[in-house]
Amino acid sequence: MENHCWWKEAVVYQIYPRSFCDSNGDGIGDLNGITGKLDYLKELGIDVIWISPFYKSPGVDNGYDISDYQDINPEYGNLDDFENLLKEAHKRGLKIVIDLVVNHTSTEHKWFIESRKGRENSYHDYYIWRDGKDGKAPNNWGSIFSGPAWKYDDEAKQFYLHLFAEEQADLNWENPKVRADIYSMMDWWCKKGVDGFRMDVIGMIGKDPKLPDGKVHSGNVYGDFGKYVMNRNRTHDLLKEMNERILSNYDIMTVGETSGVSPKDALRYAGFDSAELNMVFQFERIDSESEPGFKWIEKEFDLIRLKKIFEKWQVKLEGKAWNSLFWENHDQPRIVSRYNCDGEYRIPAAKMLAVSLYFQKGTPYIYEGQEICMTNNHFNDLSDFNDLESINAYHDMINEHGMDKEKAMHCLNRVSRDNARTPMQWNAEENAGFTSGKPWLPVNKNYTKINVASQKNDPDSILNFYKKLISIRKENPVAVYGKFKLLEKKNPKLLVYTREYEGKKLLVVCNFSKTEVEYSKPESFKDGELILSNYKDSDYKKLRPYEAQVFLL
Ligand code: TEU
Ligand code: CA
Repeated sequence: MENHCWWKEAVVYQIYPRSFCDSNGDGIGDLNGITGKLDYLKELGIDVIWISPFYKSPGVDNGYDISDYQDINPEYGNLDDFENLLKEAHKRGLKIVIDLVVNHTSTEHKWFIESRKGRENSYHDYYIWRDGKDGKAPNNWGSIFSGPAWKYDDEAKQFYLHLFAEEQADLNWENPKVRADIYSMMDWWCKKGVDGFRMDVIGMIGKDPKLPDGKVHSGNVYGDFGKYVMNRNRTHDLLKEMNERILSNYDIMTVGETSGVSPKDALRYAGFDSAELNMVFQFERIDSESEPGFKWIEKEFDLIRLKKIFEKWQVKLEGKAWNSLFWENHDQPRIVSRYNCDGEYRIPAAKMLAVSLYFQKGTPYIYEGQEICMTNNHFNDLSDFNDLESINAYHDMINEHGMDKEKAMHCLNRVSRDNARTPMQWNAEENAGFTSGKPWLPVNKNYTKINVASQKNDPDSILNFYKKLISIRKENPVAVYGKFKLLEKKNPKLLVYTREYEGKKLLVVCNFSKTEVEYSKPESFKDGELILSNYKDSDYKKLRPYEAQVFLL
């Protein structure tokens, strides 16, 4: 019998603090803004809130470039505000998971400021410094945010590694002092009462210290560092140490962001007996939807391909490790836009997508605004974008991939992370009720149509559908612990699966197409009770466009 844990039964809601709610009119979301919305989140039925970084940061990567892990970015408030948020959340039975970004720090972190003073400095080995060869970078790696992954530092007279922006210097996890300082920081937050960590690119901390050149794939300028950085054995050693030193001392939830992870890796990271993490985010579905290594060129949607990935992760982790289930986050475009169903069928499609994923086995993650089906934004000009990854990629698309400006702008509009970072749409008033000031990033113009207030009292709204879905999961252990089985494998339009647990069964039927599709339930489910559907009078003989049905037996 699979052991029951609160983090398996929980539904998680992710907040990007900059974009969620501004309480003091400066146009920037903040901690007190989140506190003011806890009742909304409680009513939605979620249990855990994961908040993206709110620590001291110069904001090059909107907080994923941390200059002080134990203090709050004044744009978002102060430590008292955080403690108040935590207290108010706990009062409502809500847990708070914070973002642990320890693959790198900001170059404004005091450790880096010391480290660059030279080799004799006790902090020098907190980062990855190399002399380089004849003034050239130590290897051919490229940064994920464009350009080389090495920056020559005039003070240190060496190169330092930055897999992301040059203002995000990679920490040297081989240095036991780095690990000790990070563990004591984590302990400090746990003693404050936080309920867990989402671990940013944690799959990258166990780098090959030889830092060898990577293979240069055709069309690329830089070498592929993947096998020398991602999901290596060393990372599992380090996570076992972190677990033994910190994680195992608290009843907390941990989820690792592990780009490039396979089910085999996930069994090591999130295996019930691995003593590493509770679960990981896998990106196989996302990676399958664009050209390998170049996310800006998308592939056609393919349900068979998607179903294969769903099934692989459900079956391979069954009874051995725990899945996370997410469509969106602060790095991904809005899913209805990505799947080109944000027009005529936006409402049934949004509900169908929720059913398709969140009745699978694993912990559901809902990203702010997904519950009201916010869509991608429309950006007219490069100057409309805030995200450094997008802006850098635009220049790469033109200079290295030979695109013209229109094509590059089209790709940005489709895939840019800024699509997920336009302010939360609370109502149809100015700035969607997000701020009384000038929003740091313009509100999506469709806020008058898509907002919380217009859905709150509409029984057929997407918001109330999410509430129903979440409550069904809570009322039915089969929805949490049931074993997954994929049906209709070859059907190019329907996703159909069952869940089974302690004599209870669920049948989940999703039409991923905008056409009507003939379908009749398996004989074994003829007496199944229809407990959720995104259309009225669902005794219809066919499945209507994006129709979703959940039956309980
Ligand atoms: O993202 C990790 C990551 O892989 C990013 O490169 C991101 O997925 C990107 O969009 C892929 O093209 C984490 C955080 O979620 C992201 O917001 C940060 O920018 C990044 O790490 C660096 O901390
Ligand atoms: Ca504010």
